[in-house]
Amino acid sequence: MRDSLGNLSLLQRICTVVVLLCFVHISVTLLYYLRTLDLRGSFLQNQQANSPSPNEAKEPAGVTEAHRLRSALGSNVSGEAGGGLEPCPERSPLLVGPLRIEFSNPVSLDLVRSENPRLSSGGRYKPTDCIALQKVAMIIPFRNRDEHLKFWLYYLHPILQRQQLDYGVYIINQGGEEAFNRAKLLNIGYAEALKEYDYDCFVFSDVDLIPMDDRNTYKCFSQPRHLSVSMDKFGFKLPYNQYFGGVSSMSKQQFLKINGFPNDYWGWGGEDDDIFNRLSSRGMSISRPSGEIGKCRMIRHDRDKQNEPNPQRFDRIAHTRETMNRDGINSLSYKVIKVEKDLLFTKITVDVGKPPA
Ligand code: UDH
Ligand code: NGS
Repeated sequence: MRDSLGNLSLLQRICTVVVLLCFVHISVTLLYYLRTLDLRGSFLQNQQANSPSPNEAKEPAGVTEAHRLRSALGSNVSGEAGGGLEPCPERSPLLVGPLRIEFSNPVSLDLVRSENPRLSSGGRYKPTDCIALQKVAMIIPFRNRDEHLKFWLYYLHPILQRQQLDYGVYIINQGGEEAFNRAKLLNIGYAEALKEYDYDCFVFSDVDLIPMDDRNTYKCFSQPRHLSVSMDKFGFKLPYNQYFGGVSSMSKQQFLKINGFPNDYWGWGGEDDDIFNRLSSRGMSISRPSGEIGKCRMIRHDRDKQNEPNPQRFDRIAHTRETMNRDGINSLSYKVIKVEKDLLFTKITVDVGKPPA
């Protein structure tokens, strides 16, 4: 009897130990299981944070292009000292679309100054409520076109501000009386603007061309951009497919890839075709706005003195590929005569030399 009682308590103790062991085993298993659930949750959260949102995946091609360009430009807007500001949106909410452009009533610089109170000296502007996506230098080749310049400033400053650009306006004024050299002035504008600010995009604009729609953004794209695609003087059409004259834009990288522009086109014509040849010889294509958005007006004028058609232009554009490596931004030489800072622009008067005898 005592034996059977002893066996029973031994059995009870063994059972208790087994139950305890089972409990410990279940607890450890449960803890382990809960921990893996936790890890899986945070892994999923990380995955979601790193992959594009459904909205981003559905963005139009232009936005993807803008992102690509921004990484190509190397500009890190979110990393800049922006006082906690967000980058500006890809499409400015301030744009209004088609504009009425006319040149019948002259405008004064005082009027333009009073209508653009947010500019700072040198024709500089940047948005105050967001960080501009591009830093753009507007380069204008110039000599003796003050009336045209007033219209350009009158129309363009408000447009560029609505486009939310961080920009500056550079008038590159050819001093002296020698034949005009548009492309060399544009090279000088590139070099001089970069001495002042870390621009990543360059818009090259004739002084007599005004866009008729503010959706034609004066900025850079993943390919060099032709902006004046639909001019009134050509019946709002391109005069020919390779036409790259009037207004164009290039990132610093695109400009350097073609060694800038030629310096030896003196007088009218051909330099824009040479630039087109440079771009296509480096495998780049031309980006353009639609004919509707790219509409622009030209201020009518007579031929300027010392800007007669250049008789050498046809021969020169036939040899762009051979000449472009030695003639360009790498061979640019000039002298700065005067720098004037106005609220509306920086005017740099330069000695560009003269055509070889
Ligand atoms: N430019 C000047 N001053 C000059 C020459 C040219 O500022 O003396 C600049 C200006 O920015 C101009 C650009 O260079 O917009 C292009 O020159 P352009 O206007 O002479 O070229 P475009 O092809 O005219 O527009 C050529 C002469 C047209 C004669 C028309 C006669 N009805
Ligand atoms: C081409 C010129 C270009 C010029 C374009 C438009 O013939 O430089 O006409 O000129 N090319 C040559 O002469 C080789 S325009 O009608 O605006 O005066 O830009």
